[in-house]
Amino acid sequence: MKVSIIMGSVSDYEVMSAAERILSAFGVDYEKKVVSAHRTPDLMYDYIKGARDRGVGVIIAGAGGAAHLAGVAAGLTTLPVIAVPMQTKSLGGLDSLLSMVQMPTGIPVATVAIGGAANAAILAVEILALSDPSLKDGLDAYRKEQADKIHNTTI
Ligand code: RP5
Repeated sequence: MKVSIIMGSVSDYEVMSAAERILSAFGVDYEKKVVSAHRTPDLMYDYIKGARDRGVGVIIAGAGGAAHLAGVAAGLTTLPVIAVPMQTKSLGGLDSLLSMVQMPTGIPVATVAIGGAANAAILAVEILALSDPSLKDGLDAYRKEQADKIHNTTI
């Protein structure tokens, strides 16, 4: 299964490219697309509705401001959706965060930190690892790498 990385604007790509780097490092296939819940709602509908048939297992959605991209995606599919709130100029990303994290009961969106595209991708790999045990070794190695850095640090 692959991961779909969607974002509301090309201006989100710099942040969202961190998700690409993580998925590449774990050898996870992905697709990426700029699709907007408000600027291109028809495209959004078709893209999300077709995701499962394209082999998508997890959707990562990055957007900023009135960031309904992830919520709309979650409303259109039962694939897991992970939201990445973008930092914004006017409200620092709190707007993005709150509009993503405060989903009504029944349509879940797993929201990571503001700008947390890397964690979104790691979480996506963890979800895919449930049905693809070969990914577990990579995840364990990544955790060990982080622990080793601390074990080997002297101040
Ligand atoms: C949202 O509006 C996008 O996700 C982006 O974070 C924000 C600003 O978009 P642009 O005006 O840069 O296209 O839809």
